[in-house]
Amino acid sequence: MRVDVITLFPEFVDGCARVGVVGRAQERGLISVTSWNPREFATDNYHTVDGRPYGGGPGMLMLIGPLRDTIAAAKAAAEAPAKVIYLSPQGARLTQRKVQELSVLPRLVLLCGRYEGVDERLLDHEVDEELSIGDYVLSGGELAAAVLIDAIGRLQEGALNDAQSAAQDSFSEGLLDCPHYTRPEQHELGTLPAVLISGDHAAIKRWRLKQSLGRTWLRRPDLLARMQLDKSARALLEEFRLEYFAAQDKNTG
Ligand code: 4FV
Repeated sequence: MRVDVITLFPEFVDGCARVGVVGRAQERGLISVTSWNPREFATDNYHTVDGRPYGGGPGMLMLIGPLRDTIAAAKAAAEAPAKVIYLSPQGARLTQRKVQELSVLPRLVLLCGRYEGVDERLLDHEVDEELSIGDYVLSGGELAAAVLIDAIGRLQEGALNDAQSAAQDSFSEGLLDCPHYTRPEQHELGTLPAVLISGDHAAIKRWRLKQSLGRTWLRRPDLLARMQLDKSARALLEEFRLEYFAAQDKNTG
């Protein structure tokens, strides 16, 4: 997959994409991340990329011209058609399902806003989709672009050593992840759930699903409400809830 990022801070995005799983995925040729600075496409002597908002109000907006020319240059840098995504609080919330959908595309062009945002006409004519990483305001879209690149990068075939792990992701089934433990087996902070060292893989799988269902019920009931649980999952959740309430009663005496 090829990702082109339109940003006034290419060093920031390139830095994020050079390390960890995404950095290794780039080395393996599974994904490429290329940044383009609109300031280099500004036509005036001051390389101006922003302007005052019509109708008044605080702050500045990114101009159409430099952005349009930068997007055109990025698109022309490779054959395959690219989906242009603008990261902004006005976008649809980014989910693992959307990440999975985007991760199979040949190309993405990510537009990072700065200042108060971008002239709406540029968004109307050049942007295919608007995505938000959350209901809060950042000083720029770069962090959101880095989040998207990381989430998509790790899903590239061969990016994760143990292919299994992407399949066991939180949200890949719509549920929160179960608790995980590693050495030492004994520790002053506590012992392990015995099932995990039982060697009984069916029981371990059952325990992990039960914990994922229980945690999702406790922490993100909104996710559970969106899911169709089959009969065995409903029974597992009911088992968790009964144990949970029993523990509650015991603790509250
Ligand atoms: C944002 C978000 C975000 C808004 C104005 C950049 C900033 C500034 N992007 N999810 N939340 N963007 O806050 O994606 O231009």
